[in-house]
Amino acid sequence: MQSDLRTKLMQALSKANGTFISGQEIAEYIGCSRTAVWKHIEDLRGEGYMVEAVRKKGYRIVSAPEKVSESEIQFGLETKALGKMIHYQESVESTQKIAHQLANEGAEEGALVIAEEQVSGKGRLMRSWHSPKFSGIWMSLILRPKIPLHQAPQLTLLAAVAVAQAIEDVTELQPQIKWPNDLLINRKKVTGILTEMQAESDRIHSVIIGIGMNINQQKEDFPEDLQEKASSLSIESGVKISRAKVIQRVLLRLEDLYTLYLQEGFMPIKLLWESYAISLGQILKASTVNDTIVGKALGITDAGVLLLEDDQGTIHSIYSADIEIQ
Ligand code: BT5
Repeated sequence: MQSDLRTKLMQALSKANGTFISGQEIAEYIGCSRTAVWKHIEDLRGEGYMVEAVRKKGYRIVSAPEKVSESEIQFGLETKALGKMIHYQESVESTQKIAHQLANEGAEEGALVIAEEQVSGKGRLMRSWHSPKFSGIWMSLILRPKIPLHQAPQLTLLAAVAVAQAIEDVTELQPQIKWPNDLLINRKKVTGILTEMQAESDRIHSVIIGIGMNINQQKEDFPEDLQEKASSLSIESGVKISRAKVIQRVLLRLEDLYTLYLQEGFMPIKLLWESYAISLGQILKASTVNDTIVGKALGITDAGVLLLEDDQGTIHSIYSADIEIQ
């Protein structure tokens, strides 16, 4: 919706202060047709506003969407460092982009970038990530681990475990992890993780962990091509979920696992990861940039690399690929 129309619509609805205002009145105020008003109201609903519509009375706002601004996240946050600095914006291109800038400018470990909406959210390999307003969690966390460069992929797996634990904390759902970065519930993707790095020779300056979680979307909120393969925590659990609470749990679980990782290395994280892994022991098809390998998933190495054994008995190390369970 054009932003001046939106402003006027919000003015009209808020002037009514919780009481009904007719479609005709709104139409006159904005300067558009009643059908257009109805369409704009539908847009508002899509963004998480609850709008009551009653014939002959008109419309009234029952509740505005919950936001995930700094104060909502920090109120009740139990972490020591993660999320102590929060950069919040309602709409961004990608939280990754902002996190990279902040990291370049020297942002401290634990700084978090969060947005209500991303207009060009990023997946891996230049793919896009659908990030509609107010219904999911789109955030990027800056870490500055003192680890060798080749161990950085372990942090993607660590983040996946933290998100899985947080989902279990807040809902009754049982998430599973598909190597390397997908969290699935009932075989549908509810979360994707994108880890990017700033490094020089073997020194890591920062690791940016981007987490995209589908929380309160309904099926029709996803583009058609995603409706069969994506889902949200709300679809799977049947209830509306507080995004702020999920964020707080993700940050807490991440902080605990990260502390454990820095003290004891990858082994305890690997065990946890394996306990959530959907694909171990199964036949997987791994599509890499150059090749397609089909084989049985034996496990992951200490570097977070997936091992596939083909039917000739050859073991392949998969560093980066798209995985299909056969
Ligand atoms: C990922 O990529 O799964 C990583 C997604 C990371 C998103 C976060 S949001 C915060 C931060 N800022 C960003 O700009 N990005 C990060 P990949 O494995 O390449 O999966 C991408 C594929 O998942 C797409 O090609 C679609 O098929 C599918 N997809 C797109 N949006 C989705 C969604 N909302 N839910 C489930 N699947 C989706």
